[in-house]
Amino acid sequence: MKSIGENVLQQFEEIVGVAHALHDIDLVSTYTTDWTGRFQGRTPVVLRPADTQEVSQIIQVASAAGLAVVPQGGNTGLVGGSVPLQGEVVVSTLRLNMCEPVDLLAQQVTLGAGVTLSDAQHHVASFKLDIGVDLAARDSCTIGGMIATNAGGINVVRYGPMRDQLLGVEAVLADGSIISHLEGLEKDNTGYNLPGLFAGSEGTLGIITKARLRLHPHLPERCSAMLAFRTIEDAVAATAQLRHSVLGLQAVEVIFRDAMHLVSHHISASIPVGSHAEAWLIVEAASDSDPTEQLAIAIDNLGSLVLDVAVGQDPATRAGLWQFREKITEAIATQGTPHKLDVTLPASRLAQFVTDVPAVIMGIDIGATPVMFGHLGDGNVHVNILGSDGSEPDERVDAAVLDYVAQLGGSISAEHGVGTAKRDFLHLNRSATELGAFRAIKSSLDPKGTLNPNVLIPPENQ
Ligand code: FAD
Ligand code: 2HG
Ligand code: ZN
Repeated sequence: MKSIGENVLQQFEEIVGVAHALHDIDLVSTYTTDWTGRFQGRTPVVLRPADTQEVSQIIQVASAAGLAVVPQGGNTGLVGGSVPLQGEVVVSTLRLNMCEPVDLLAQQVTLGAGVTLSDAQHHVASFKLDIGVDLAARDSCTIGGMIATNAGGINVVRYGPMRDQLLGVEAVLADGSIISHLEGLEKDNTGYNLPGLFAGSEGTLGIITKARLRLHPHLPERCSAMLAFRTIEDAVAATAQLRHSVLGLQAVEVIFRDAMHLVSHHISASIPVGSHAEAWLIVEAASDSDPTEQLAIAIDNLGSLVLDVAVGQDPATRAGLWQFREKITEAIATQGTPHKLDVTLPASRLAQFVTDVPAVIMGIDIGATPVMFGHLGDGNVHVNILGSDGSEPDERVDAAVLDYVAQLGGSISAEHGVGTAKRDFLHLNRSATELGAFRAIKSSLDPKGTLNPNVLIPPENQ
């Protein structure tokens, strides 16, 4: 770990106040270990700035002292990108939690980067508006982290990922200078789209301090259904039909067999339908008038593709179905430290992938168990690999699965980002020329490598 010296520490303390410069080992431990427990780092200090100016001053001091910085929001990221793996200074955004008034005329809002998703949802809800991205980590993940990872979640099928919600950002660059473009103009073709560049940049280009987000009318009438399928192919075919026929389609999530049995045990609830099925979809339709009939007709039209259906119209029954999907990550965590591979497949290859992947994994590590689920409406499968007896699986399983994804024309990161976990595999999806362009962008905005140096971009010699 690079020592930071009394003088630099004092400068940091003068910027944020002594109470917000943490170095006691007990206080920093939650900032140095990631959500999965797989990635553990160390840091000389965690800084908790209160505003953009303080972030800027921190970066100026860090840059002058040759210190690298890891930005951190809610620390719910799943690719090891939010923790200081090589002794970097951590800049926590949790105090950048101001919500500006909702702009009703534009249907937009400007939020501090440290606002949690659930606080953002509550802030806009009284105006009957919604944030377009929703995910199970909503109580902890932050707007800044969601932009930095280009988070997806359960409603991408309707509203797209975080990048699609983004109309502007304020950010501190690697030399401490501030860019701010928060007017929220829907049409603004004045050159490069910097907010778009920040989406998915994983803290490598700047520290996002505020964001201007597009909002969506809240759709109060909802109907959810759990559909059981005999085969994975049937679930994929049904997804295509539902996307075609349900206008108010809000979510199409999938749970494969091992994940369903694990979560059912974890939440102590029996599987609502088709206990011997291979795959289940959780489908939600949302509208301003009751979408139940439309969804029921669409499900009816699936005919013999579907084994059985459970419908949830009232909030309690809907939540009862949704917990089978939303509690899976937690259920896996009770079994040990998984390797999380978050991938997208072309629809035509998805069933083949899910069918073959257990053998691909067990060919390398006979004791490893895959647990699969995801966002089928987006072709996104979460492959969690548990080693035997809670240990991590053989390292080589990651390469085997990701090679297979690339072979089938898929992406090695659908929504969680590259982080440190996938950095060495980026060449599977990105050409040498693309990686060269990435490095050129990084080095022109951050020539000293101050910002999150361990993530996303592989070292040049690889
Ligand atoms: P962190 O984990 O703190 O950071 C993530 C990355 O963003 C790091 O590289 C960090 O350096 C960078 N970063 C954070 N804040 C800033 C900032 N202000 N400026 C610049 N860089 C920054 N993800 C999905 O996409 N879809 C899901 O459905 C989903 N479900 C989840 C469910 C659970 C139970 C959990 C634990 C995680 C889930 N995730 C999901 C992953 C995670 O919640 C998202 O990646 C989220 O966007 C991370 O936000 P965060 O504030 O926790 O960021
Ligand atoms: C989800 O969709 C998240 O629930 C987490 O993206 C996925 O735990 C995972 O692998
Ligand atoms: Zn997901």
